[in-house]
Amino acid sequence: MALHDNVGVGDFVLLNNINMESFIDNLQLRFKAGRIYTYIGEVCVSVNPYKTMPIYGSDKVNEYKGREVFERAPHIFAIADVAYRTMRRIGHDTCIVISGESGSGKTEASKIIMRYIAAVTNVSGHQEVERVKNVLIQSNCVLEAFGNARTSRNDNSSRFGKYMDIKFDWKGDPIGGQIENYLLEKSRVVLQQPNERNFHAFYQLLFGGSDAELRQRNLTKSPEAYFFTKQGGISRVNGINDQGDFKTVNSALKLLGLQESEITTTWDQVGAILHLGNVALIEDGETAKISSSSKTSTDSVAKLLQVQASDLSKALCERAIAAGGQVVKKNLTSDQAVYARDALAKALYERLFNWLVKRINEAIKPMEMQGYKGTVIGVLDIYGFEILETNSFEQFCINYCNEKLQQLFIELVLKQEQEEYRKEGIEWQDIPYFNNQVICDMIELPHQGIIAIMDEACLSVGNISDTTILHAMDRKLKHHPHYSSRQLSPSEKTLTHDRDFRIKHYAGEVTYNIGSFLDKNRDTLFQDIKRMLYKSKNPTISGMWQDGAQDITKTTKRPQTAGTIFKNSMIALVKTLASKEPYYVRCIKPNDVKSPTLLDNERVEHQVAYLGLLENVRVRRAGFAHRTPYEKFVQRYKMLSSKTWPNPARNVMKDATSMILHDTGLINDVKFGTTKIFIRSPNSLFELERKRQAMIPAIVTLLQKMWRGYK
Ligand code: AD9
Ligand code: MG
Repeated sequence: MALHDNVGVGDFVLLNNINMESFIDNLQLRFKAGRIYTYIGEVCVSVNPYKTMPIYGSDKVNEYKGREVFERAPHIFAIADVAYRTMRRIGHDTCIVISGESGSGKTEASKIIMRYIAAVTNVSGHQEVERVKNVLIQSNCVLEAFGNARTSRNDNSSRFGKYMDIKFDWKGDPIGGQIENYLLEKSRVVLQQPNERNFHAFYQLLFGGSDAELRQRNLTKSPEAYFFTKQGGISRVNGINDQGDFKTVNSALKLLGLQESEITTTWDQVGAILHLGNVALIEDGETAKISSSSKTSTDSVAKLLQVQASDLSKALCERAIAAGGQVVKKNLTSDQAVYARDALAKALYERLFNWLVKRINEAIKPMEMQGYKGTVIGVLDIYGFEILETNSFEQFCINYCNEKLQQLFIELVLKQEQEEYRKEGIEWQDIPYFNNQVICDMIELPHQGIIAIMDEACLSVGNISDTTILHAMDRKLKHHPHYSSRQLSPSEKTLTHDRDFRIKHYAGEVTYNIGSFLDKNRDTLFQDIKRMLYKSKNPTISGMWQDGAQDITKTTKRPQTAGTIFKNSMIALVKTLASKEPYYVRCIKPNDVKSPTLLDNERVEHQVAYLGLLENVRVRRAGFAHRTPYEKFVQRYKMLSSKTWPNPARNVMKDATSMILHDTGLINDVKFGTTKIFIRSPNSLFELERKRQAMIPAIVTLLQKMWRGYK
């Protein structure tokens, strides 16, 4: 049988004892045997194999295509298939939520799912559908080039969140899609921690660009020559071929429909950012100026962005301020000028990234279908929970995002499941679990949450700093069980820095450094910089900076802070996901050394615990492996009883269900709810399926006979 293949159990529900030890033993057994997928009902637990697995070929696609989840050995293809089949069968949107910590395999999983969907659709070879599928798949390498980077936890870490809707027509073929991206970690453009790299795109250009391409941009092949690519002390990463990737990305950009000039502009901006990092700003009396040794770099930036070098130097060293309808010039200090330079680099990169996403969306804009709305499968692949050496505003957002996804899982898998039993009148003993709503509230509640506290500080006037935020948080959250700071308990040894605070997340304790929270949350970009880029002679760049056209003497509404924008986008995301029929892939990272043979018990135990997987198994097992409305049950299994075949005598589906279960001897393994039949063990379901399969040839023969009789 599919779920017993001599290497542990394929569904944790089938374990004899549900405890951490047997859970890990099972994972260990399966991991050693190359079985990286295991179910908890229809939730797929996936362990990163850290090696190429021969399990994604067309033979495997055929094995899973159109099959029920329990018919074959556990595989992520089965989850993709059930999400696809359910969408078609019930005509309702579905989504696949992939979660797990950094490096656990989410992005790989999302690509495997996309490739599977591409492989099982468009059997008639429709040309436009083929194009859409191609763009959907090729868009990955572009997004990864510009949005992923090597971190201390993952060589190809997603530094942005991605939710992709794939839209299907009535035949079930993909006809387009839409990508939503969330908060790119743009601080990486100017700052990398030891052993980390900037975004892949920078190295792709430097290692992959031809001599002519580099010469045109006045670049050398060496990342060590640029401040923005040398800080981490690592340029090449084992297993990453920047040179080859540069070619792949360029072909993909073409496929997306970018003009040659737009592709050139894309890399010109990457080059400009590299040069910008080498522009040194020095103190000249009270004011800043560009050091004379940086003239070549400054000229290169101006040339690549097609702006005046004098405008660039003004944008870096001065600030235009509107006062009483007049524009006055204010000189910046060298610190402020360095800040302006970094803000420019980050903003250029962020807009470039958003522009690329926009272009991808244009290329996959779904075709109009007269009178038919279409259905959607959403695939969510977001940055995983992470604890770095130093954690800042970005880690705070990333980890908050993971709290929200965990909350959704709790709501839909642990809470609603138990509520359904109650609603259907099934006797039920509640299974306790940790509900992280309390942490979500601590971060997002209006007026009291961390984001609101940060905003309040950012919006107030006067001499405020990062520590103002820290003090405000300390005041408001001092009694919160999930918050602590060194200010509150100076003796705390693990918090070494006075500017640190700590959040006890569902997945572990993270110490954040408050430094630059204020700036990162405000995320202001001065008008001088916007205006300079709007005036660029390059129409693509100018087009990305339309807001630079604005007159600075006109007062505008204060833009929302980065924290609030992120919070709102997370709330909207959760709402979108909750409106769809969800499927889950829970990814586990087996070890911290990228080994394909080691499953580190302690590391894995921790993940199993915080993902709530044991509780998931308990709810599933103490409950029922399968439930289905009476009508559907009868429709599928009515051939298993002479009393219900070809149609039940009376139209009472609950009675008909009971007859089928009596005649198949499975009546003792079920409970009758108000509208659904609940089947306890997956084995009973296999039994029903086996019997049904066995009956099919007889039914076909019978139908053929009847058909001949008619003729
Ligand atoms: V992060 O939160 O974006 O930092 P992910 O996305 O969870 O993280 P990712 O998918 O990037 O992790 O996986 C990390 C690495 O593990 C990949 O680059 C692969 O080298 C490796 N991996 C993950 N899944 C598979 C797989 N199914 N087969 C082979 C895999 N290798
Ligand atoms: Mg990823």
